[in-house]
Amino acid sequence: MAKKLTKAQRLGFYETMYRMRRFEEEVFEFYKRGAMPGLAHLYLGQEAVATGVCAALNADDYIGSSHRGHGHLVARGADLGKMMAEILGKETGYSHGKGGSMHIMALDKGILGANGIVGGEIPIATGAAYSAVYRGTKQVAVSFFGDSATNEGTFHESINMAAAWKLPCLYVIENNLYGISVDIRDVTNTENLADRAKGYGIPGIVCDGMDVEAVYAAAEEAVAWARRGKGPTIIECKTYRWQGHHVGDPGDYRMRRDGKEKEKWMKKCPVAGFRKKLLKDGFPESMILALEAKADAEVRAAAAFAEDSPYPDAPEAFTDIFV
Ligand SMILES: Cc1ncc(C[n+]2csc(CCOP(=O)(O)OP(=O)(O)O)c2C)c(N)n1
Ligand SMILES: [Mg+2]
Repeated sequence: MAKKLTKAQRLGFYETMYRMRRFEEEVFEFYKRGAMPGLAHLYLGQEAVATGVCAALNADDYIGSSHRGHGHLVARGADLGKMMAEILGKETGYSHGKGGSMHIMALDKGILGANGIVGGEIPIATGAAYSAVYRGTKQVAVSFFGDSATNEGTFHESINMAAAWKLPCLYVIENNLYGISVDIRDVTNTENLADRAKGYGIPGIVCDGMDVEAVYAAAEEAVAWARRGKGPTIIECKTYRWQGHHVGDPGDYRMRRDGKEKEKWMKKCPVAGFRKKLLKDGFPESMILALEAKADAEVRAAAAFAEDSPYPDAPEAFTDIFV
């Protein structure tokens, strides 16, 4: 049974989601101005997932993240300036500009790295969960990945092993319906992806990924299960991405099935919806406005820091590498 959330926790959820939203909007602006090298896979629309899951974790828990990873770092309280600098390829970034958006990481926050290889983070988080058992700590690991990754071999191999060894791992499927332009409903024959949990003999939870409190409740249950030594859980969060696959993709394929699909999902906006809920529950709007102003200022400062930072010098290309 989920514990009742405190006012501070609920405000914290909103603050984190709002900060994530503003951060991604700013990344998109950099892209449109041609100030960002390469592409980025924005987390817009999926804010409730990372926020709800990470709120159920301890500071020393681990996270394996996908190519759509900015939200996971924000949820863990990563430094927005270092994140933005990394995305712009600057010396002051988390990996001195060598990782960029798709390999963004924050080891100090337990983020073992974002991955360009679909499903690559699933065995990494599984290994982190194994290391926690081996060292006798009570840490858990979370792997965030998309619907498409559930059709990768790494998904099956990792979860099968984690189930057999009762590893403390959460497998969080961010089901936004698409893997680039491929509709998951066209390539998978189960209604819920979390139904696959039955095949591994572990719990599978399906939750509304647009509702931060529902995500938190699911994560809290799975984390408690994992810390009691009971093993992994699959959590499927039904969500949607506002943009195409990346900043350069208009995402028109989403009109194929239902011309109003995007519109319908945007009505379930996790940020606006939760704001409304807080107001209805008596939180003063002035409090929410103050928190939004603070996050706006933080994101502006992060953008300025990143823009004003230098690019790395050429020798930087030869540091922190294996060969
Ligand atoms: C192993 C592998 N196969 C294919 C790709 C190309 N690719 C990049 S992202 C992506 C789709 C991922 O979709 P999903 O897992 O649902 O995550 P989402 O982008 O929706 O967050 C694909 C096929 C890749 N990067 N790695
Ligand atoms: Mg997807």
